[in-house]
Amino acid sequence: MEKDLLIYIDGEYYPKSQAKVSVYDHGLLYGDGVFEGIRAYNSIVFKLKEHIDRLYRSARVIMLNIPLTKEEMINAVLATLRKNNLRDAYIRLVVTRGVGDLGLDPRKCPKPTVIIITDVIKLHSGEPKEKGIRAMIVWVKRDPVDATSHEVKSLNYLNSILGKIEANIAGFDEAICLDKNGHISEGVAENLFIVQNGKILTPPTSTGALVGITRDIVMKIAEKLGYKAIESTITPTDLFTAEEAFFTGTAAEIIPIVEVNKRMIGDGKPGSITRLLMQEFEKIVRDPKEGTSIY
Ligand code: PXG
Repeated sequence: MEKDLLIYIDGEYYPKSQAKVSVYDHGLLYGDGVFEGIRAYNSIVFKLKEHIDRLYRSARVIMLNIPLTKEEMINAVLATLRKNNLRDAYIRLVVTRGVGDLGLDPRKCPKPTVIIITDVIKLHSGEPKEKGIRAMIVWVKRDPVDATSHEVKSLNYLNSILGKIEANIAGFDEAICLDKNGHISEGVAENLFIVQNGKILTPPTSTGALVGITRDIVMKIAEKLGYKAIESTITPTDLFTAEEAFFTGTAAEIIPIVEVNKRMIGDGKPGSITRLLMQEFEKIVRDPKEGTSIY
């Protein structure tokens, strides 16, 4: 039987089956809130501080005052992992505007809801990583930076979900979203990179792409390996004709893209630079210096 994990809600722990929020919570009613997806590898929470910083940055943009200091939040995450005796985990941190009335006015929500879910990580089979995945550029445009931009990791994920639905019904593994100008932005929960003339390129956040933590690490690894890693506008043509392409994200880590809208990328196999980055990334996630120890 699956063990009943303990979930943190507003300073209390509840068994998963009883961990619930009010139907008047504006996180549910309006998607009014922010979140983070984090991973722990072998008792080390990878880049925990960076995720917490981003959570508080997202909250600042939507004028949500998180009722815990960053340090208290870090301790709450670690305590929840310890309570559940987890070493390898998927961590979902959610802060909503809290319980209000049926109007959307956030002033009616006196107290934000803080939720920390720590769960066992469901590992994808090795296939996508080894063989790469087939992606599709979808019609759903990434929200622009002046609205519910994915620059902010908010609870508004309908934009991504609609993109995912398109890829699902067309039988592709993943979706790629364009910005309003027709430039490549990102995947639905992953940043995107291409290799062009030996250089590693990723779209700027002005396309509405999230400032991904994995994106940042991959750029640093690339530089360390001697490659140029830069933010650059990427057109669909750039992508179709790239030597290599891959997604990055907390859940995805690094996943090679071998086909886009039925065009083979490179020779249709995960590229050599992609594989090199994957190897280095594997090492970094297990380096105690790159994260925060649970125990
Ligand atoms: N773009 C978007 C829109 C995302 O939501 C990323 C890029 C990658 O960012 P990080 O910082 O993770 O490298 C994300 C991340 C999930 C899940 O369960 C989604 C994310 C992270 C973790 C889990 O689908 N989104």
